[in-house]
Amino acid sequence: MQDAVTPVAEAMHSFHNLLLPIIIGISLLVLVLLLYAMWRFREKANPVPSKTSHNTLVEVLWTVVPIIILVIIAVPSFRLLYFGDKAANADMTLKIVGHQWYWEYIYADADDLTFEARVAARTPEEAVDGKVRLLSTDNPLMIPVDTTVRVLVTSTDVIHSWLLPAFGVQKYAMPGRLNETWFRAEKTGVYYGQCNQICGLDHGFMPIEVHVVSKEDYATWVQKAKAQAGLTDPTPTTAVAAAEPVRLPLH
Ligand SMILES: [Cu+2]
Repeated sequence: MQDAVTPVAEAMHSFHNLLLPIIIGISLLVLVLLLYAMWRFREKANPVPSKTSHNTLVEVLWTVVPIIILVIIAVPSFRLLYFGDKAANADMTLKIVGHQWYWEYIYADADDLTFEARVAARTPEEAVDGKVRLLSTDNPLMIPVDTTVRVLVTSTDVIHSWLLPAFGVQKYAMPGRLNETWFRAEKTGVYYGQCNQICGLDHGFMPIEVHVVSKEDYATWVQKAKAQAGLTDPTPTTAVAAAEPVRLPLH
């Protein structure tokens, strides 16, 4: 594990190590009780069934013991929740702003390089040249691989939600609030997501397309994109073999 994710990995592993014995113990206890009850109270050995309906001691026990177990589980669970929301030692920060009906991306570590991403193929006829209908965007989000990305999500109009299943990320974009999460993509490739909070007429037409590329390709892309956005002197001395795509920027 990389240093950047150590606190999270630690929290996850210790939580897992706590839960596994508890789960195994409960499963075995239930199995044993079941088998014992089947044998002990079988019809053949009990021609006259017991009419017992209450047992205070047993009832107190089966209420109190699970409560204690749940409290024990809750403590590290809250720790994990905290890490799920807060990026520990992030390598870069990405701001995401939801709009009716497109996403805006701001690269805080690249002089606030900003662009918008809109749906690229609404109809089957538009889904050509590798474009995926209702998932591809005109300006894909570019992310370097093996990089812990702090994500800050907000909105300018209504509530949206930035959902990227492959990264395990779903964060509400709320007007007037800044929600934080993080991800770390470990494989290069193209990933798709969607707004998953009903946000109005074109809710189904504000997809998310993420290209995870090597760190070198990302650096090249950032340089080129910044030049196009007028954030740097647009006179690169070397011909850059760009990580595709550089369909940029809109403002
Ligand atoms: Cu939306």
